[in-house]
Amino acid sequence: MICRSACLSVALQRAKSVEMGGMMSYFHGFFGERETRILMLGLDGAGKTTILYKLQSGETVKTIPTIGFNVEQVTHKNIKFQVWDLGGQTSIRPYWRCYYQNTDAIIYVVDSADKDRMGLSKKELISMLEEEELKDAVVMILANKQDIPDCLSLTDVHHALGFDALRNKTFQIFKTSATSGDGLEEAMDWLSNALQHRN
Ligand SMILES: Nc1nc2c(ncn2[C@@H]2O[C@H](COP(=O)(O)OP(=O)(O)O)[C@@H](O)[C@H]2O)c(=O)[nH]1
Ligand SMILES: [Mg+2]
Repeated sequence: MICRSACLSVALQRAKSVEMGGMMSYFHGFFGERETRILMLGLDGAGKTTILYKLQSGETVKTIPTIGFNVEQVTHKNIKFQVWDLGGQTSIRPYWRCYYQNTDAIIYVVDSADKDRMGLSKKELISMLEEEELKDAVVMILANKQDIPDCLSLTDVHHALGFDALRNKTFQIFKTSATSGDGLEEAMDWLSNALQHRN
């Protein structure tokens, strides 16, 4: 019931236009007719919105206000990206489930320079991966903000997040800098391959 009312509020879509070159056009083409659904998640400030803007190709990024949280969305041909912030209120968690169904991949973004909240980021990742509807999703972790001096390395981020929750998953971790775009193309290449070759 909770889920239904949250999903209904999708009707309140508010759009803001952005113009940026993107990678989604090359990312398309790899897939067949079925819609590919990708969730991009992580703590606030990790760099998700920046990445979404980098990926999209002049299409509209929609911000969908629901009760308690906002979902950003880009649909490019048959690829749908949905993005929201994890962390904070547990009371809104049930609403997230509206967006879990038929998820093909999760992009989990970590701020490699936010050492204080690495534990929280790990906790959120683990909770999310326990969701039944996400159990078959391909998982890609982006250790973002690698351009910031003294940030955690790729290996350190991987250690900080732990390995247990990722056992038995199709999973890979990449280092990125969303502001410069470094590493994003390689990461999206891996993801499109992983999606093509699963099952
Ligand atoms: N130095 C640096 N800053 C970044 C990077 N990615 C995002 N940011 C900055 O971090 C802040 C939060 O980014 P945003 O995309 O809004 O994070 P979100 O809350 O996960 O959507 C913004 O000021 C971004 O410009 C990065 O790779 N390097
Ligand atoms: Mg954001």
